[in-house]
Amino acid sequence: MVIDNIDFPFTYNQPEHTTESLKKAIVYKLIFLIGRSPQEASQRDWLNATLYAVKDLVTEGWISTASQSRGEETRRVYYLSMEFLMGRTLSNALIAEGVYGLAKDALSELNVDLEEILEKEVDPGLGNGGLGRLAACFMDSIATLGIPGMGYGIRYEYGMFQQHIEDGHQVEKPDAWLEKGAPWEFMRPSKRFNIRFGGHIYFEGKKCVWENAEEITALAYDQMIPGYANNSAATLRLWSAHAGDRFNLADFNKGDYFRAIENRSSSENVSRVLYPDDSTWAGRELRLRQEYFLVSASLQDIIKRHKRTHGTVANLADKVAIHLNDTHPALAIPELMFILVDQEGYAWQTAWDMCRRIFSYTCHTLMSEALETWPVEMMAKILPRHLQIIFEINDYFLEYVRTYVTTDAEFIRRVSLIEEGDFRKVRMGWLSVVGSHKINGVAAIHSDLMVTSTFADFARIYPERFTNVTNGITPRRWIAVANPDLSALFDKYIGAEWRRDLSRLTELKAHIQDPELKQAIPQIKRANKVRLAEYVKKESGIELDPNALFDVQVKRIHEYKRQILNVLHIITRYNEMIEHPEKDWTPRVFILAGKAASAYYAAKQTINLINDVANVINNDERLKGRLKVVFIPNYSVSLAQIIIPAADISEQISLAGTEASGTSNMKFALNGALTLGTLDGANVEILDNVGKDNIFIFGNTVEQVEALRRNGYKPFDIYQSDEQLRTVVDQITAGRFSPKDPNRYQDLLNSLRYHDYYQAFADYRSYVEAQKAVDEKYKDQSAWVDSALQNIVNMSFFSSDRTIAEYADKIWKIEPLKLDYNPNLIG
Ligand code: B1H
Repeated sequence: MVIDNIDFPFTYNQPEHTTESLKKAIVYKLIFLIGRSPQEASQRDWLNATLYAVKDLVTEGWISTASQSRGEETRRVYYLSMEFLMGRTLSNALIAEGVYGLAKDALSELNVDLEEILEKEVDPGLGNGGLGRLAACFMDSIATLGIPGMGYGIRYEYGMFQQHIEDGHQVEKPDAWLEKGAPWEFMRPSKRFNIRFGGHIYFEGKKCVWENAEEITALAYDQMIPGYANNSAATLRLWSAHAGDRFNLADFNKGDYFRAIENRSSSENVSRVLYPDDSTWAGRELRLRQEYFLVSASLQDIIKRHKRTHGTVANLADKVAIHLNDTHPALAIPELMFILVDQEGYAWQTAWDMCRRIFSYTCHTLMSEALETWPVEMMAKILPRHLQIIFEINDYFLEYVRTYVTTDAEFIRRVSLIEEGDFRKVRMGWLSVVGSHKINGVAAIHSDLMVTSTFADFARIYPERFTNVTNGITPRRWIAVANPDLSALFDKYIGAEWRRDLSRLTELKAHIQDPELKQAIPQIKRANKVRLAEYVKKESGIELDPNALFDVQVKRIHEYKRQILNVLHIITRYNEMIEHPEKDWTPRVFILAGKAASAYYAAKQTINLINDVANVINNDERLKGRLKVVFIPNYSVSLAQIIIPAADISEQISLAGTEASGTSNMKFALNGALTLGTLDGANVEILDNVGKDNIFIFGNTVEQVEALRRNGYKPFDIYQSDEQLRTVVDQITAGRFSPKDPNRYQDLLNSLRYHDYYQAFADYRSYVEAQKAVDEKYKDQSAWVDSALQNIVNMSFFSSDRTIAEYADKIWKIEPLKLDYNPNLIG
């Protein structure tokens, strides 16, 4: 690559990229960047040296894409998210740059094993679960498709906690991920913005003055997200809080140097830690500060960049799309109004029109406990001007509703951005809808429910704003990185193009009866099961039989996801096996993993129960090893990459109407697992794509769930009438699995028997029957492999490239850049 007449050494289109050149590059980094000789280098030193060498390759493409998109003055999208769960960088980057094989050879000549050092890389947990991982898959697709735009998030000093299991309980340990260094990021000392909190406001005529605010500095750290084989990369900019150059002058003047320094560290709390709440909401002041911190830093940066390119903000809405990943960054709406009205001097209406053209919003959940509402009092204290702007938005909005929709007072009360009552609250979901031109759900069924439940009133006011964009996953990480053997098989039959165009998978259909292909599928699965079994053996000492059926449920622990239903079935099966040891039982391994929010008692009890049950079952010799239960601690992206390719059954058993989409369901099916699931989230679309003979669907539909709720659901009746269920519940009650603490699960069981809000008992029988059908099918290995193949070849729709293309086309109105895709890099 030549920039400004300087020829740079490593160029993607220079065919001479060889083992030798890469080896040199790695050793060079080791010596001059890390300061170690090859003789004394540790595994981590080699990892970092390799990371730095590959970073150079990515950087070249990154620099050239950046100049291309600047040069064209293209419209850009900014993806605002409180979470980005990126996973490890190195193997993905090696694949994107087409040098995985070369790096492996280069390192092996240096007596270093690439796979071994890959495992040493930290996996930054800057997200909770599906929402954060979705943002990561989206960044990968944005980079690969060449969508002009970038992601904005927070560089939490502590990510998602590390989960340890002690005596069956979850114990949380801090995740100090930065302590091992962060070689992949670029610190941007010059990209810093002041963020203000608190203080008070007054008006000078029409102009609002915000004074005496506490100020902190947001400092940028950039990460490159390599596009696949396109010599290009996207940017993820994460903000870190610093006390900046501002010391408390009063303290200084008093000569209290130490007090002044102490205050600095409390300002920096804003980016200290990720809130570990998935699909729930904690109305804590620090979280509100975090949300505003992200929004204010990102918007200042966006406006500054825009002005530099265009010299004005007048055309902002033509050139900028801002996407809100759930309501967490919804303060961006009043923040943009604040910038346009208070700072740029635009009239309210002009500014508001721009806002609405700029923002779009994705709703990720209908669960009422996840809907954000901030106490008016808290917002008044931290963001006085923004609260005022929200009140004004509300006045205009309610006026519009009264004029064009209805004067019905009850309706007006429901749609008001302010929830009235003893403690008034700002409704962030409502604010996001009013301030966006498009609002999307994340799977067809979820988007339908969104307009009939949570946002029904708004769908009446703004029917044209609501739409669906079904989630997707990146085939680079979830096949190319996680399942190299399956990737090689695809390459052999259909070439390597599927990595950037998953619709190519349909070409596999022509080979579906090929005996070699049919033989390879179970061989690959078995090898992946062996890999997982080795991991489990090493981590927890439990032996797993790779010939057994691996039945997997990995996701956050939540009542609506119903891990408890899984446990009820496991005990049912255990009882039957003990009663009928002579039967031809299909050997099974139940694998569960996932974190519980640290304050979520029922979820923590569930983890405890899983471990108690595992302990009894795994030590019962009467089973002859035909049943095992493992809870794998500390679920993460890197663990998912080992677990998912090893699954035969993918458990997606949430109560219908509760899981907005789910994305692990897609990862499992693409890796050849059969889904055992309810008609919920994206399971419904997986069924449509793979066909009913290749998936196990059970349980009540959304309509049936609602009917039960309406007509008075009585779980106790089911408990009484279903003998197997009653036995299981009574066993847990009697302390069969917790003999030292027999009352341990009283709360859990009472809640099930008398409330069972997520209707686990209602779906129990149907689930147990479905599990029997799974056993039967697994006995016919040929039929099973056919179904696994049908899952794989029919998953094209679930590529996040398709998802992002839809967002770009329908919502952001953005054209991809024309990048020179390099076919030589593929594979
Ligand atoms: C999803 C969340 C979420 N929905 C609050 N909502 C959070 C809510 O920290 N918080 O306060 C964090 C996360 N996460 C998930 O989004 C859905 O449950 C999944 O069904 C969906 O697949 C995923 C991506 O759309």
